[in-house]
Amino acid sequence: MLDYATTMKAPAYLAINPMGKVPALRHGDVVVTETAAICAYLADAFPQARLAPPPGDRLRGPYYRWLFFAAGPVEAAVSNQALGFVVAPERERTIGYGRLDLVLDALEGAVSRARIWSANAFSPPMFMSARSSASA
Ligand SMILES: N[C@@H](CCC(=O)N[C@@H](CS)C(=O)NCC(=O)O)C(=O)O
Repeated sequence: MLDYATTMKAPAYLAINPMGKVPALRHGDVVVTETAAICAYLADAFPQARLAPPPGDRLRGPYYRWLFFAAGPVEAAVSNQALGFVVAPERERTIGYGRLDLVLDALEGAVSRARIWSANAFSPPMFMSARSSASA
């Protein structure tokens, strides 16, 4: 069990994740950090759970797309919003996510059009996006 402020920055945990952040997954002798990587790893490690389209499936494209979208633009936009960092309109082209409202619109469109590929109807990209946008 980790304590948010102390043991998360202690050597034992930093040996697992040098960033001192959660989540981190240890599965046998494999350590995976970063939420997107953990989701992708679990989907691959447990294919019977049908968390992702199988390798070779065309839906692998949108699967990767939204997994990376959650890890990149969504996390950056939501973090900046939480910190009150406002991107000047003339600088929006220089920042990967552009504007938070555009990120959220893209996400909303994707969720509303999403094809359900998982029996659980709870795919990793949608899980990650829901987690991040909940704090927007
Ligand atoms: N890019 C990382 C972000 C992880 C992250 O932001 N973790 C936060 C909680 S959501 C954390 O551990 N904060 C505590 C700290 O830095 O001490 C991921 O996708 O997993």
